Amino acid sequence: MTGTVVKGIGGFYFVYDGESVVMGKARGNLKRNKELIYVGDIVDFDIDENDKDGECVIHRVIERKNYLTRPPVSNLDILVVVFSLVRPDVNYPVVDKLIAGCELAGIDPVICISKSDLAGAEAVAEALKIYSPLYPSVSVNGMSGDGIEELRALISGKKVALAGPSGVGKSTITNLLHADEPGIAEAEEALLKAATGRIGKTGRGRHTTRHVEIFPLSDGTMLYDTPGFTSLDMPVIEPVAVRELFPEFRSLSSCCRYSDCMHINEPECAVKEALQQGKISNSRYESYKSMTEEVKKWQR
Ligand SMILES: Nc1nc2c(ncn2[C@@H]2O[C@H](COP(=O)(O)OP(=O)(O)OP(=O)(O)O)[C@@H](O)[C@H]2O)c(=O)[nH]1
Ligand SMILES: [Mg+2]
Ligand SMILES: [Zn+2]
Repeated sequence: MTGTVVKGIGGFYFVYDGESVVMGKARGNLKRNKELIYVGDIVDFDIDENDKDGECVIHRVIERKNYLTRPPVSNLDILVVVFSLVRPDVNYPVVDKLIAGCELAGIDPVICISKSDLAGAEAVAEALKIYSPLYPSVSVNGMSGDGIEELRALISGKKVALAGPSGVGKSTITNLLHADEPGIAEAEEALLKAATGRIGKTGRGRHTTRHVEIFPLSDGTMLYDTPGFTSLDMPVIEPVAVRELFPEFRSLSSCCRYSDCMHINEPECAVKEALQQGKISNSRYESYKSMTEEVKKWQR
């Protein structure tokens, strides 16, 4: 049978076949080869109700058209980059790294500014001004639900992960998007209880998301809620490759004096001219410079 891995905890996987969720383990040789299974993977599995390790055995990964390691997810069409401006304060280098990771993996970013009730309309408008020329962008208020339908329209029918720093409201948005859905949460809960002896205790807050989890919605959307983070490492790429991850640079590069221009110290650089004219945002350019510096460590 074929299904989607919707959750993985302590070596157990939850597989959704379009109707129900079953829990089980990966076949021995998958584990021996240290082949990781990602939430989002489409897998080949068999039902085995007599197995001591659950109700199914996963034989192999059938499809993984793309994946990210942080958050660890696969087969995404869209990554919603969620961040608040306050509580927690926005960290633009982290936001831009997450976006760059999407560009690298071939996943479409959607920008979602959360907690719009806390930041004030002006600050939200300013943040939107940075991103809306580059990517579909929305602001949402998780308390009132404002912006949720606008977000839904951008992701409907797609495989979509919500990702971003801890506490920005990803799970709140997940709940709003799948409110009133029959969902699979109850089935999963029951399965989880069956295996809880193996799940460790945590000292973390009750609401902190600790595992990636996919919620299938009735319009066909597969919504992945993911754990937050505070920092992100750059992937192992060449410094020159960072340029390609900034869409606002792409059309300008051909206008730089040097065809291999890094847009940092070179004279007659079209990117730096655009920066001076305010056509490229300062924070995006600063992120670009720090990301270029960061990947240089891979060269040592
Ligand atoms: N004022 C305000 N609070 C919000 C909003 N959205 C979420 N919160 C609150 O912010 C806190 C964190 O929300 P979560 O949805 O758990 O955040 P998260 O991004 O899932 O956090 P992690 O799972 O730790 O990554 C909760 O107390 C929410 O009630 C919002 O739009 N406005
Ligand atoms: Mg959460
Ligand atoms: Zn240049």
